[in-house]
Amino acid sequence: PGVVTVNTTAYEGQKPGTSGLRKKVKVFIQENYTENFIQSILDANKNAIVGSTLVVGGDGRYLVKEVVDKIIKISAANGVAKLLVGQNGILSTPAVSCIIRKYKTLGGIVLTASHNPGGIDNDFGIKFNCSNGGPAPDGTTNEIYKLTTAITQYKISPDIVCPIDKIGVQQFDVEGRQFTVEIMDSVKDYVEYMQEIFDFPKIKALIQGSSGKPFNVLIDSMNGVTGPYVKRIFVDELGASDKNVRRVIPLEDFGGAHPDPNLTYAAELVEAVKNGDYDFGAAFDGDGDRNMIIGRGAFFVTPSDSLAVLASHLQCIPYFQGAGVRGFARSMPTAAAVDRVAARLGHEIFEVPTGWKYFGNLMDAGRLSLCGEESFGTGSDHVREKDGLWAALAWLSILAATSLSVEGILQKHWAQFGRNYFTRYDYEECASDPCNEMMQALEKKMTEAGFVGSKHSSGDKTYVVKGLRIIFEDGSRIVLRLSGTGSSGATVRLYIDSYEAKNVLGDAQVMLKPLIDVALKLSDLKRYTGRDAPTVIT
Ligand code: VG1
Ligand code: CO
Repeated sequence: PGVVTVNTTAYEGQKPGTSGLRKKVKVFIQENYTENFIQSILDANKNAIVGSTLVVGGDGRYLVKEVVDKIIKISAANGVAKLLVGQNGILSTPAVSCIIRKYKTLGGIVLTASHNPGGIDNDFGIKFNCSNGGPAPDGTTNEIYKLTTAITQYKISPDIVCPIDKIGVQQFDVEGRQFTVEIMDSVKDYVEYMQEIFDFPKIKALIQGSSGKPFNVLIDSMNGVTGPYVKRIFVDELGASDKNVRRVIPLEDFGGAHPDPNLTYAAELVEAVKNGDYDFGAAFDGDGDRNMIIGRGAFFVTPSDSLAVLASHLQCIPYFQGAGVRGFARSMPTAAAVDRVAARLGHEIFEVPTGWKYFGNLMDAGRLSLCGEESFGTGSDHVREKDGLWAALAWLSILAATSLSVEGILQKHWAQFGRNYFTRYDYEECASDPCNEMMQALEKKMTEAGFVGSKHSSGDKTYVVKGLRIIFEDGSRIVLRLSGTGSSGATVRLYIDSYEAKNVLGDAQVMLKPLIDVALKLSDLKRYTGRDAPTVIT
């Protein structure tokens, strides 16, 4: 096949957000929109592209296959030597990270809008990951963006015909240069890696009840990419039955589901666990990097607590027995429960901005073993993405080692460390201008003289400001930020974290009500957004 140079004009707004470029499908299917962005990704890698190997895969949502085909043709024309492509374009985000690292490729292109709904009327996304397997750092995404604003041409090899439904190697001669596409088993490398990290026979014994009653799990893939991984791991390897897994066939529109594993959008799983005889429930998002963990009776583990519990039990997992445990980290809005574990165990603790890309350099420097975000992301330095299935397997490893229930583990943890009550309010798809005004007004208020030391009350609770962002004297925190992953309008996120040393068994929403009131008053959020209530509470 030959190479054609196509003239194009730049599109505005191709700026990657917290996690890649995410827009409505309708935006991506505009003429040359996707081509421009892919060419810009390749150009950002400059001379490294010629002769390189890249990984390509996505979460199975609408448009993934079409865009894989475009990536194949544009990569061929730009001198890429080899692509490793998931069968039918299917690769979970953590699997892409695993494959980049295992085969030491230049990077990978991940096609997903994560937990955002899919289908022709919903979202699509493209993200570039670097050779460490992690999302490109700001320097690279800024460079990609800059290139998109000035692009005038892209190169494509339009005559390449490369079916992606059969595993195997396909070779092409592109104007005298050899170009190889290897269609891979989407699951194999990732599953082999999980078998190295965890003690599968031990987890299998737990699930099958070799030492008494079977430990009944319910694993929900929400029609996202994790379906085939869950089937292979839980049913084929760990001996669970088909009744222990649900929604395990990836669908282009996720069956209409909003594949975000939280109490609102994974309500079906919560109901099933609440009403059934289950000891453990887990759900994952569209691209497989997020996880929600619940216990018997749908006992909910907030992600900040999940991170802290994992931190204090890493020795149950063979990977850490071998590699040792280094530091821990969390994103800034994540409740500080893990900080207390780090202090107790004498490990370093880091706080990074929101977005997984900010953990990568700490891992590469060998200072970070485990990290997480309040947004249902948990992971370790085994890859450079958060990893939903890894988190579920880590929890099962701990449950197997301790013989406690999920709730029992949390109660023990709180008794030992105290409890950071946490909640997040999301106000989705608000008008952008007033939200920006609100953030500016709040920043002004916070930086004015007299704010530190000021008192804020609701009911019988009074908080005295100690620092910005806003940290109160008792360690309680209010964080307000605008989302960087939405595909339209502005999403305001309000995070509340409040520590109690003794009163650990309360209801989070009740315990946090006064601090929420203070946050709403301080930010004047209702006036700016015109919203009386959040769209989602987690
Ligand atoms: C959200 C979360 C953030 C997460 C990001 C990507 O970003 O808050 O913690 O890293 O999504 O997750 P934002 O800017 O909307 O708050 V995923 O599962 O989309 O790759
Ligand atoms: Co995701």
